[in-house]
Amino acid sequence: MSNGTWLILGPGALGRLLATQLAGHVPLAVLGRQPSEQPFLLSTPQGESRIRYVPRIAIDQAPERPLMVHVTTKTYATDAALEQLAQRVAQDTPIVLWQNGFQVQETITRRWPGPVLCATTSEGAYTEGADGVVHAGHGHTYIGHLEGRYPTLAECIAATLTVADLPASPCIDMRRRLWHKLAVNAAINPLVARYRIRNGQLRDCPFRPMVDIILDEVVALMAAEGIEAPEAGWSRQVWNVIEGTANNRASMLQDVLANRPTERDAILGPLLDAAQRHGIPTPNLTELYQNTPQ
Ligand code: KPL
Repeated sequence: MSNGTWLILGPGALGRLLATQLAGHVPLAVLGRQPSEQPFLLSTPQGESRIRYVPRIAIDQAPERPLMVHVTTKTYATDAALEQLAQRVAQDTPIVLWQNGFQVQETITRRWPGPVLCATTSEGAYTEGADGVVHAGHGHTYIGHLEGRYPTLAECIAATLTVADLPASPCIDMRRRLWHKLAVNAAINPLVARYRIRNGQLRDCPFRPMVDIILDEVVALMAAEGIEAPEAGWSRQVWNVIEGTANNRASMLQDVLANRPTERDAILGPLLDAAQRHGIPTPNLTELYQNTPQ
């Protein structure tokens, strides 16, 4: 495995989506617990099947100087994954954090010696079997440093993703973008996980009003935190993502179905903390938190 490789840490839905889209564009390897000789199988949003050969390696095969590392593990697994990575790769390697919510981004940005960028995406993808990924809906990706540093690196990664058919933009206001994504995830993920439905079913009765009620509380919290609304407005933003990923099984539903821990704390935790800080009652978010598996 050569130095200069783009390393993708975590072979879940997002890791596989990145790998299958970036294959052929940049030198690439996917780092997981088990190495594998098997290619990835991509199902496109148009329903076509593609085979993508990407080296799937274990930590001891990782290059010491990858060009960058895309960390696509779940929030709760990220600290441990980075600790392992740090024992192998040079610590001035740039990393990109793709986690939902707003829990690990701040601490890792402070702790990792190299550049740390964050990414948020509304691409919809879920795993199928040991090697498959279904790209269930197109979205948009934003990449940037929490304090707006390393703009050229963010630009370069966004440009490469865009060429690989994952439209992306560099972002100098990543904190705001992370809150925007968190709001979208709060309105979608716990509900679809609880009712075991695809994102698009939220458009139907009785789910539609549930989304709107959650969103009302989220919007009040965002205003209190001074987070500017997305260009389209909060409601349009959420419904656009639901529309764009209608066929997707959200990550939290995938976790529940696979009996894995969920990202409940990373997504709803920061909102409930904000509610407490500002003394804003959020009965629906609280109920959502209590009824979402950890
Ligand atoms: O981020 C997602 C997720 O599943 O976690 C969305 C954009 C809601 C797509 O399902």
